[in-house]
Amino acid sequence: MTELNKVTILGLGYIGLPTAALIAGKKVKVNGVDINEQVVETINQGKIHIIEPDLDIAVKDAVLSGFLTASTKAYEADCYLIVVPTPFKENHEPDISFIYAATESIISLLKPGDLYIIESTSPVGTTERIRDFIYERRPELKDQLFIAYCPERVLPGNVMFELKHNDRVIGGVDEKATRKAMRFYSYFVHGELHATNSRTAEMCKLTENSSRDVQIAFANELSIICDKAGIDVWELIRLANKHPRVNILQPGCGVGGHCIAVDPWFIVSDYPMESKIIGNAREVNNYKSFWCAEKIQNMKLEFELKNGRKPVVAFMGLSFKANIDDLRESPAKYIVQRVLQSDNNSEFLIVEPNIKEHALYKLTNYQDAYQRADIIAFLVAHNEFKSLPTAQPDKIILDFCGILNN
Ligand code: SAJ
Repeated sequence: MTELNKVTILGLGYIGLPTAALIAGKKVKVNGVDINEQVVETINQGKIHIIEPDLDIAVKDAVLSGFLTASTKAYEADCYLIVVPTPFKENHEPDISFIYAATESIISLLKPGDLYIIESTSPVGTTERIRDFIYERRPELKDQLFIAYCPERVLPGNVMFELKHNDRVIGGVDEKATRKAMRFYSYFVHGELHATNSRTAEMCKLTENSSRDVQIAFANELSIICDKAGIDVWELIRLANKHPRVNILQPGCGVGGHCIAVDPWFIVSDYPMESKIIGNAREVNNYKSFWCAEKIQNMKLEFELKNGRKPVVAFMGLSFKANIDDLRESPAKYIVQRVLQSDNNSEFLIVEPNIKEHALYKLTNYQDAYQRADIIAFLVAHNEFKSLPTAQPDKIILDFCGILNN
């Protein structure tokens, strides 16, 4: 790489760290910056603080080769990548304070010709606002920086592959910034690079995740209707999807994680009157978790009335989706909490094969839980559960994730 010798990446989380390792792997000097000292120390030892396949080897190699160094303070570079979280506040308004803080931390380092890229999910107009913020502080740099937005779109669990192979949408605040950012990504991305402006690129990220949220909401709404109508929703969706132009997603116990359950609010918050479907989809997907908890509670009561004793209830899965160990914003965790809060006398067995222990819950092996429970609530479709016997006349099975039907 000739024109880019040094890259500073602000934020060493699920996206920042893999990106840092990938770029350092191309023999470019990368300074990874994080506010958490422990994270910095771990990375400088060639180790990782998050679980992601193949990331450990990539980070180890990058640190040992000397191309990746982590620090709490940013160093001067030719390109700055902002990869910090953008959560939402209580009223669902996006909180972009981390983007401002990260920018503030490098503002005195900026020099003419530098590339500044935001990758964090951001409300429309953020990149332009940050451009104005930078030029207010450094008026002598006006129009001499290349400022762009390029959202990440990798799937947790497959980050190392998707970082390289997914297409990227790249939008500068002007055409020269777009072109320079395109050149930067072409050094390590094999997917196609699509040029646009920063507002469209910001909206594109929000659109991708909102589109998935709306589609899942449709499936979740169908599952509630079918429950009332006495129809097997899994069979229904399978049959409807035989139509050449229908492709319904799968219902579940709600939508979790830190992206799909968050990003649609960034549109709703800025365009509340216009984003009716997007806002309703969020409500439907949140309601689905509440509905699952109610189902379990009602089933417990029915069992007690019929058998004169409290049932043993097994919760199968805690993570936010199948076959991962990530429990953040997990609807399954919400359901467990809600049912447990309503009853401290029953025996509950909590299962999560992807983690060894949990700070609050004692975990039970999935086979033991299945054997011992009277009511089994499948919350997450982990592969392990697929080997369990399907027809058990003495057990009540609540299959919220279609594990027995797919
Ligand atoms: N889910 C369903 N039914 C489905 C598919 C998913 O209920 O048919 C649920 C999952 O169980 C989970 C939630 O939706 O609770 C989200 O899971 P996911 O696999 O759809 O997505 P994430 O959050 O792991 O990653 C998404 C991806 N976005 C899209 O697919 C449009 C990923 O590409 C993004 O990079 C990521 O968000 C992000 O960081 O924004």
